[in-house]
Amino acid sequence: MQRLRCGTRELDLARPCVMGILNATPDSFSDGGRFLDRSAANRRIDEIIAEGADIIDIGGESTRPGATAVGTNEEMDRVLPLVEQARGAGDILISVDTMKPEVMSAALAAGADMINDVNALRAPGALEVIAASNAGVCLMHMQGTPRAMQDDPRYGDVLAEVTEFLTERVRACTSSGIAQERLLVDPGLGFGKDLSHNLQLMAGLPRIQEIGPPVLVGLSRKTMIGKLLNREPHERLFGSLGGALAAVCAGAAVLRVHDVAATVEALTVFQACRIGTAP
Ligand code: YH5
Repeated sequence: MQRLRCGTRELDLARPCVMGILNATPDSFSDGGRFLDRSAANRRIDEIIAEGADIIDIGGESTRPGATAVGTNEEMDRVLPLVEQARGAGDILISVDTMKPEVMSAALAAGADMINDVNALRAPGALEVIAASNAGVCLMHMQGTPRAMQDDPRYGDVLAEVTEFLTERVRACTSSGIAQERLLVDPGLGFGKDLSHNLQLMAGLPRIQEIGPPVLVGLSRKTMIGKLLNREPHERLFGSLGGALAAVCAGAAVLRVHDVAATVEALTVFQACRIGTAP
């Protein structure tokens, strides 16, 4: 039975789990992108918990295609108060989405249980911060950097290359003393991948699962859904649910999603049907 060890807590992965996304980045539509609306973010934390997420993923740096980097202090100012708020808000695992070792250690000190690193702990010092803690980690594959990764992504065999990369990162972790029970691996859909790459990875999830750690998949509202359906981001819920169920069929243990309530309901019915008993 797969479990994820995160700090003093454990996540039971016998059923598919949901990670709800909390973007702690300023809303460029309402205020020109200068301020983070703290009360809206706090309401969103309560909503994510009430809707039944197992994990909340708090991110202060946008890693969307074309996004530019944010400074360490700015990222901490966005994320740390929300970690503290989430800690007091209910029974949920707290993940912080960051590539920076300084933010990782401050987030763990503030009460985060795991780190979600789209850069798979490749920044100098990142492995050491995690090795010195008992936090969980999600190791994600990305080709290039967020700014330029979608410009012209190329692979010989995308599934083989992503599998090889994640295998190497799992080894780097275990060699540094990070137990495999603390790790998740993630193919990084959309991170230096076109539609064909993303679909090859989805169909190849059983291979990624063979690496060892449980698999996390993030496809919620992404461009791959938009391309398949010709839909804008806010119109991608049904497509995202279809992708979520396909990911779980292919072995995904955790889904990173915007629409927590809808995904939890879809997964509850899916899982009851799959195992043949009501939860
Ligand atoms: C992920 O897959 N993704 S941020 C573009 C969109 C919609 C959503 C154009 N962080 C992942 O969610 N962490 C992000 O529409 C992640 N896995 C992990 N572990 C990108 C994102 C998004 C981008």
